[in-house]
Amino acid sequence: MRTAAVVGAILLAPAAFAAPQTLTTSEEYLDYSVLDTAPASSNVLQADVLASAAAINQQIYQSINNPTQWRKCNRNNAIYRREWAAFSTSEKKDYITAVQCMSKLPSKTPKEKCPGCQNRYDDFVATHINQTFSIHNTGNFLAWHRYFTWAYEQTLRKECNYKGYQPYYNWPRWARNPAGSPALDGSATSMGGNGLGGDRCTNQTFYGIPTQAQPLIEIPHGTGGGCVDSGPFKDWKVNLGPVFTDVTCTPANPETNFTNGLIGLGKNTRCLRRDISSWTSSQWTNDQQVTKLLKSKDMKTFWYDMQGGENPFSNNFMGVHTAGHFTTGGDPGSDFVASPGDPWFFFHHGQIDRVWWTWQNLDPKNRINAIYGTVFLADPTAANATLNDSMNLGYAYPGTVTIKDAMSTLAGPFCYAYI
Ligand SMILES: [Cu+2]
Repeated sequence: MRTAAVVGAILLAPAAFAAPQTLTTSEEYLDYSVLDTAPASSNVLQADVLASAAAINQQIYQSINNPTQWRKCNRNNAIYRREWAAFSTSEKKDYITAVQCMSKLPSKTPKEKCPGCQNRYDDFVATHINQTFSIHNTGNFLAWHRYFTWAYEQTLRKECNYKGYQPYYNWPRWARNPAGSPALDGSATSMGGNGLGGDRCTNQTFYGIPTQAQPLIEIPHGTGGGCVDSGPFKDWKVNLGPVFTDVTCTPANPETNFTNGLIGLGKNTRCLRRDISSWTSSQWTNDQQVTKLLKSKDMKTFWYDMQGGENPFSNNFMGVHTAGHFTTGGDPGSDFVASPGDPWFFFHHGQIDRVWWTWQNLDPKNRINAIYGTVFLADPTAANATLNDSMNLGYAYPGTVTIKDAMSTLAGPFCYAYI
């Protein structure tokens, strides 16, 4: 009961969001199993209650087990990433301005490495396309995407004078009506709205998961499908891809060669398309689904639940990762290789990182370095990823980190947590 009261107090008073002034020296963590019963009348999401418990446990773990690091990065100087809906109007406008700034800065990728890269934003898309097969495997997907999202946040701050931090989109809060969320409602303080309805691909009645040719799940098209025509990103240009899309009317990329490393990196400038799908979000990103994911007993279970099951997408199960992408769908949102071309990507992956962070820190002693899987996409015979493997972001961001560096958000290059 005491635990529930502590978490309740934190939810009610965000200013008090922190571990006690003097952290205990006994290694006593919040037992999240006692948090099972949410008040029936409450609109507090169970997944958010678990995230609050994780925040406290992370600080207890870090202060006791990593005291040297805790002196450098602790509850007084860590930054807290917040949900877009919690941003003020001016904070939202600052973020939007910074993203648009990035799309106007020159690309740092040499032309011969990315003929289609038109701007600094494209450097991030190109890196994601370029490394696709080694970053979407079971072993380092989460660590790499944590590093990628952080580097994007750093670039907004360093190169576009952004003073805030990367927002996330809290799927379950908007699962029934994503188009009504402040992130996607098409207002001046959104990341753009739905695509136009009249302009969807002809003859395409559904989007096939995992592929259009052999669908296990058929997502019916929503009311959009065409170019985004509302909000600050209505003139956004998508320059790279497609590589792996289920939107049949997307024009082909001029670079199609798998072996020269340029696939998808030719210039293919087009509008940003979306087809917002409450059909998808309401089934697979609701509070029940996210809570089930957060209660996974080990890393293997967590991984497969996030990605649609051990036989992905069979049993009519999409998993939060694909479901988050298909909440907006469209082009390049539905193309898992080129999807960072829609700035929505970083909202969705902020939340992917947040649920991983939550799962890790519900039981930090056993999970902070939990790793599972291999280093190559869909290849179970490839070597297992190890904590010592290094990761880089190509021309998007300088330097390298190891997977170990990316396991804790209060260590390695990072110093952040989530509210
Ligand atoms: Cu990715």
